[in-house]
Amino acid sequence: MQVAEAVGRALASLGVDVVFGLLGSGNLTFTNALRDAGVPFHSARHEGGAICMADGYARVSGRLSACSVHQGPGLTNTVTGLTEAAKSRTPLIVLAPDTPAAQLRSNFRIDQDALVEAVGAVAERVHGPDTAMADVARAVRRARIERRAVVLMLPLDVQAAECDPALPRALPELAPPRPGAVDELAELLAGAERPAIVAGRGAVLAGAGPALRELGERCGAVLATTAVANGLFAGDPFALGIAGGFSSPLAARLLGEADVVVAFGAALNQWTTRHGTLIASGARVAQVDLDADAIGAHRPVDSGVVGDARATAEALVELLPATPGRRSNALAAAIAAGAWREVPYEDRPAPGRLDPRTLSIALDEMLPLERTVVVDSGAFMGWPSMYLRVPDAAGFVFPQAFQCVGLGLGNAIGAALARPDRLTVAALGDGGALMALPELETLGRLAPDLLVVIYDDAAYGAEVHHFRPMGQAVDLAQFPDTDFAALAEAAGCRGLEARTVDDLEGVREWLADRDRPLVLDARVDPGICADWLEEAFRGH
Ligand SMILES: Cc1ncc(C[n+]2csc(CCOP(=O)(O)OP(=O)(O)O)c2C)c(N)n1
Repeated sequence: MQVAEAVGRALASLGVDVVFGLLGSGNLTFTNALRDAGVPFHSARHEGGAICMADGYARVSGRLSACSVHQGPGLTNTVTGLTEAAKSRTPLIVLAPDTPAAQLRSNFRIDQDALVEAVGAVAERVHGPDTAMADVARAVRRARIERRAVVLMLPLDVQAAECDPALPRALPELAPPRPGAVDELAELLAGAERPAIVAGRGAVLAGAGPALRELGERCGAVLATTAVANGLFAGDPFALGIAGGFSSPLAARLLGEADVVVAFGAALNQWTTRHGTLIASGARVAQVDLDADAIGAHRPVDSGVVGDARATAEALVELLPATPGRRSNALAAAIAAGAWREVPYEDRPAPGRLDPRTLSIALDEMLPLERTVVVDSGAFMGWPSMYLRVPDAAGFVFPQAFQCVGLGLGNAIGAALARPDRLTVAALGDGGALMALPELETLGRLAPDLLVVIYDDAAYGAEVHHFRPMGQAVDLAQFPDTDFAALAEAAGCRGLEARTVDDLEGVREWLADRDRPLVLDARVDPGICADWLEEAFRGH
């Protein structure tokens, strides 16, 4: 069998769940083989969109996704989204043909290995027909076990050679390592009067949510998550939501009052701690992480455990006596009354413009709670993160590890295909929406159950809000209005422009009859700036 065909079949049998991509001469044969082996293929209109779709799909489903591209320019087009996936440790596999070693003058020739390694992805290669099946198995295993974005190079001459399609014997599944000694941490928590637990993506990946809820109950802690782990404690009466810039005033106060803060699978970086200010200077801090390097990387800690978040939480529950700690009915009532939606604000937007808070609250009430919220980067991104509830951690996709604008729409399309049982809500800025414009056609064509909300301030609002108060000219970051509703209709979606809360009735009508994805062009007041933004710019 030809290597190209054998590779496609092997990837299917090794558990690749879906392929996003864009076809060129170099990737057609193995992509067809994957499709023929039962793996769905979804065509994007730009490789930058395809990689984001693979990323969003993997984040929401927890399964392995692939992205199939042409060699050379097809691969360079993936690099920004690939960087985000690599930094976020999304396990995915990019299938990239490569110029044959002997074709020194090919137009397509670049050093593909160096390119992808430079952004933190893993370069793997099908070296020859004799090693092809072992090479594919190794690439898939590294993506899954190491949680890495792996790029599998497939030189065209090797693809065309004949090989034996038999896969090597599968290696065993590995359980996470048992945590080391937890006695010190147990002692720290047992002595706490006002403990706080902060869970990050490591806790989500470990499936630690239920164990951490139990631990919180056992030691009387308040619960919070990092932004990427938003939703992990959904519905818990002692959950404060996101720790960091997006924390409500009450959540910030309660976190600041904690005498012991324990982070599970969370780096405690400047975003989660508001540059350290969210944790009291006298508080004792501990970190639990699978990666020894992560412990104390962003701030000093008093105690550390190298171990799986779930196993460590379970071990702590065994060791700790039950105490109410910080918890009481009055505290639960205060937390319920202190959510963002309850925090008063002056709703007086400029004429013909929406207050982004009012928009977000109205949507939160209108949309089914069974939802996946995907947030692009930009000044607007706090609004959906603060006001749109999510049912669980899989219901929130926050591709911000590279702080890159424009990845949200692709991630949302991938997320929607991963969870067709949920409504996917893509929250974008007008700048991010225009960067991802080719994928509007993909959205209309694939027609998943998806609502795009564009927080449209006709500007790169982040830059305007940051530089205008300094007296700098910001007109280069401001634009005439874009008619997103017309663009959406042209691409096969529904389009709706909203300038008032009454205009949002169109969303309600769409909800009742979702024949196509809806693009809501919400004209928001460009003058309204979130408090967290200035703080965020310090992390620049
Ligand atoms: C790819 C990329 N280009 C530029 C930037 C710098 N940048 C950060 S926020 C922002 C504005 C994005 O505008 P928009 O999507 O409309 O959101 P807004 O800030 O207006 O809410 C820009 C250009 C970036 N982070 N990523």
